[in-house]
Amino acid sequence: MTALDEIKIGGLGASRKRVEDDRFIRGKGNYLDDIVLPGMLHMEILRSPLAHARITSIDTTRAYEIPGVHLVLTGEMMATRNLAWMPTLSYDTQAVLATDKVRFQGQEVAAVIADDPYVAKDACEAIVVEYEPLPAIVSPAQAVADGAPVIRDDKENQADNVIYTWEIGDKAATDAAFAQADLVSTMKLHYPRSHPSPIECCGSVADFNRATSKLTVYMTTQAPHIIRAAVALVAELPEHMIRIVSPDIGGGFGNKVPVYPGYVCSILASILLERPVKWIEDKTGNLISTGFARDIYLDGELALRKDGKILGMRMHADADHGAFFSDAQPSKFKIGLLHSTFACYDIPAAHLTARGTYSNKAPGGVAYRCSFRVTEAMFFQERMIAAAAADLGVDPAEFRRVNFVRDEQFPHRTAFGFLLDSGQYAKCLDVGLRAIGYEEFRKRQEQARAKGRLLGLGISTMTEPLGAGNSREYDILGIKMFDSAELKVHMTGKAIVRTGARTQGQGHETTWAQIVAHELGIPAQDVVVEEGDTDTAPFGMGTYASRSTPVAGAAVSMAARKVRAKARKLAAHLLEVSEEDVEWELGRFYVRSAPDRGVTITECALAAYSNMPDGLEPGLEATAFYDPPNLTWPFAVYIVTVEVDPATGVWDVLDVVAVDDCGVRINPMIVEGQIMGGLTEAYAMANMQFITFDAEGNCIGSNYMDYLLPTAWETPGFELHSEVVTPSPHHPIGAKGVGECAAVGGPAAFVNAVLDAVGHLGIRNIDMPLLPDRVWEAITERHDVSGAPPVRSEG
Ligand code: MCN
Ligand code: CUM
Repeated sequence: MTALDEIKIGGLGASRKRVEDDRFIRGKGNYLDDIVLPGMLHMEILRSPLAHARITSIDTTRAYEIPGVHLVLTGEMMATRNLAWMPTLSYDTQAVLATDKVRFQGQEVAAVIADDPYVAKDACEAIVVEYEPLPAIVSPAQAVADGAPVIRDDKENQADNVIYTWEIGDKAATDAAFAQADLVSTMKLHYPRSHPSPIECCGSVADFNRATSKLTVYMTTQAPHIIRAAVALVAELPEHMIRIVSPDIGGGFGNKVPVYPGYVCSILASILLERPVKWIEDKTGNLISTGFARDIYLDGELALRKDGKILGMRMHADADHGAFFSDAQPSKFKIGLLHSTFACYDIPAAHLTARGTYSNKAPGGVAYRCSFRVTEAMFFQERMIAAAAADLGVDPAEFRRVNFVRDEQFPHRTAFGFLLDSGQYAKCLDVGLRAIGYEEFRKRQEQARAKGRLLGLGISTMTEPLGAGNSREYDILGIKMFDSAELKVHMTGKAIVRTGARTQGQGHETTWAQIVAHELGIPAQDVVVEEGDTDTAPFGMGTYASRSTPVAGAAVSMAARKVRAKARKLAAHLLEVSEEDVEWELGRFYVRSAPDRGVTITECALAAYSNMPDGLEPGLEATAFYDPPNLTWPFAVYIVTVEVDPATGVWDVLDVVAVDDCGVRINPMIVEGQIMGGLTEAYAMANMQFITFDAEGNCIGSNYMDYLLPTAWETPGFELHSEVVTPSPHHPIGAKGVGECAAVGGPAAFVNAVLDAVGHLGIRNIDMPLLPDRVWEAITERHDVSGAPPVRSEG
C-alpha cells in the first residue's frame, strides 16, 4: 500500500459535495421551529409603533382575559428580577422590555406566553399602552444638534447622544504628509443601513426543568458558548446548569450574533412557568428590530503626489448606532476594524477619528457579513481610490498597482498597526484585468460614449483581517478570542470532530472532515462533524468574522496532529521499530529503511483499543486549543462592467469578474459558493436594498416590498478565478478566511462601475443603493446624490 490519493478521500482541495445539503434539500433539517417539546407554550412580542415616546401606562388586563394566555411579561415585571435591562457586547445596556421610554420603532414592549402563537398574538393586541410622543432623532447630525433630546436618559452621566469618540493612527505624521501633497483628494459618503435578512428569523425554545434545575435553550445563535456565559451572568444561573443548543441555522450573516430581548423573555417565562416556551420572530420583527449593519457617514482625504503615490490618508467616521450600542466587536476597538481601511495599500501615514451616536433606530452597526466594519472600511477605500485616480487623471488600475503593498514587503505593517501576513496583490489585479478584457472595454466605452451610451467599469480590491483573535489583541467583554477542537478516533478508524464554531450554511460539516482527511488519511466520509451544543462541543467563540477556518479549522488541524503523534507511537509498537524510524505518508506509517513495511491509520486506531504498548494511555483522541499568532489576510479583486440607461437611470450589469486569493482552499466548490453568495449580496446593497427612516423615525424598508432580496432572475452571472493562491504562513494548512470577502469588496465594484459610466458628467458620488431615480437625478441635474438625509414624512 502507498499514500492515499488526497482528492479521492475528500481531503484538502477536494470539491466534495456538502454533506449537510442532503438533509436540507430533502426538508429534513432540524431548524428551531422544528423543535417541539411536550407541554410547550408560545411567546409573541408586542412592539412599539413609535420611535421615541415616554410610556405612561401599560394595561395587560384584557390580554389576561383571553383564554389560553399564561403570562404577560412587561418591563416592570422584568425589573423586579433585575432583567428589564441587559448588558450588550459593547459595554452598554439594552432594554429587554421597555419601562420608561421606547427608543425605536419596533422596540419590545411586552411579551405574551400562550397555548399557541395565534392566541399570543391576539393577546398582544389586547394590551393597552399609552405613549407620550417625543421628537425622534434619525441621524448623527440630529443627534449632536443643539437642543437634541437625550435618548439615553436612563443612563447616569449621559447628558448628550454621543456614545464614544475614538481615534487611531499618527496625526502629526499624517498632517505632515498632507503638507507635502501635490493634490488632496476628498470623498464623503453614507454607507446606508442594511440588514442581513437570513431566510430563517431569530428564535428560541427555552426549557427550564425544575427537577434537575437545568436550563436548556435551543437558540438561533452563531456563538453558543458566549451565549451560555452571558445567560449565566445575566440570569445568575450556574454555567454548568445551562445548555445552549444551536440547531440547524437557516442563514446567519451576522444577524444571529447579538443577544435579543426575545431570548431573555423566553428564558424567564420558562423559569416562571416551568414549561418550555418557544419564541419565533416573524419577518417584520426580524427586519425592524434585529441585527442592522452599517449606517455610517464617512469623510476622508488622500494626500497625493503628482506621480500617483499616496502619501497619507485621513478619515472621520460618524456611526449611527441606534438606541443601544450593541455591536459585537473586539473590546479594544470602538468602531470595529474600520482601521483596516487602506491596508492593501502601502501608505506611510494615516489617521482615523470616529464618533458613535445614539438615534431612535433599532440597534445598528452590528456586523453583516463583514469582519467588524471591514465592509465599510473597504467600500470607503475603493470609492476614495476611484475618485483620487480620477482627480489625478491616472488610470485607476495603474493607480492601485503603484500603491499596492508589494509581494516582497510581506509581512507588512500597516499605518494603523495591523500585520499583513501574505499576498500577491498585483498578480490578482492582472488576472482580473485580463479576464474582463480591460483595454478592449476602454475602447468600447469610448465608442459607446460617442453615441450617447453610458458604459462603465468599476474595480474594487479588498483585503480583510480574518480570524480574531489572537488573544493578546482580541477579546469580547474580556473573553479572549481563540477556539478549540476535539477529535475522537473510534477503534474502527472512524471519527468524530467537534468545534466551538457554529455553521449556519457555510458547510463546516463538510470542510472540517476534509481537514481531518488531510491530516490523518481518514476518508472524509468516515468523519462526522458536530457543532452547536455547549454540553458536548469544546469551547469556542463562535462563527462570525470568517474566523472559523482561521481559528476553529486550525484547531481541527492541530487536534489531528496530536492524534497523529500518538498514532505514530502505536505504529512504532506495531512495526517493532523505534518512533524515530517511522515515517508518515497520507493514511499510513512505514519503516524508513523498509517502506513496504507499514501500518494504516485504521490499524493504529484499532491498536489504541486492543494492542497498546506498555505505559501508553489507551484511546486515540485529542483536544487542541488554538490561539492564532495573527489574523489571516485574504485578498480579492472584483471588476464589474455596466451600462447605464441615460433616459431612466436604470443600470444593467454586463460582466462580473472575481479573483479571490484566500490561501489554500479546503473545498474549492464551497469557497466558490461563498463568493457567489457574497457577490449577490454586494449587488443587492449597491442596487436595490433600501432601509431608511422618515423624520418621525418610522422605519421604511421593514418589509420585502421595500427591502428587496435579489432572486436568481435579477442576479448577474459571475466569473470566478482561483489561480492566485498565497498560503497564510502562520495557519497550519495555509488557509485564510473567505466567507465575507465578496460582500465586503463587492459593493464598491458595482458603484465604481456606475460612477465610471457617468463620472464625465461631473458626478463624483451617488450613495447606495443606486436606485434608478438617484442615478437619473445625478445624470440630469449633474450633481452628486446622497441618500443620507431622512425622508420627509407625508401629511
Ligand atoms: N473555506 C475553505 N477554504 C478556505 C476558506 C474557507 O474551504 N481557504 C470554507 C470553510 O471551511 C467553510 C466556508 O468556506 O466551510 C467558510 O469559511 P470561513 O471563511 O472560515 O467563514 P466561517 O465559516 O467562519 O463563516 C462565517 C462567514 C460569515 S462571518 C458570514 S456573516 C457568512 C458567511 O460566512 N454567513 C453565511 N457565509 C455564509 N454562508 C451561508 N450559507 N450562510 C451564512 O449565514
Ligand atoms: Cu460580520 S457578520 Mo458574520 O461576522 O457573522
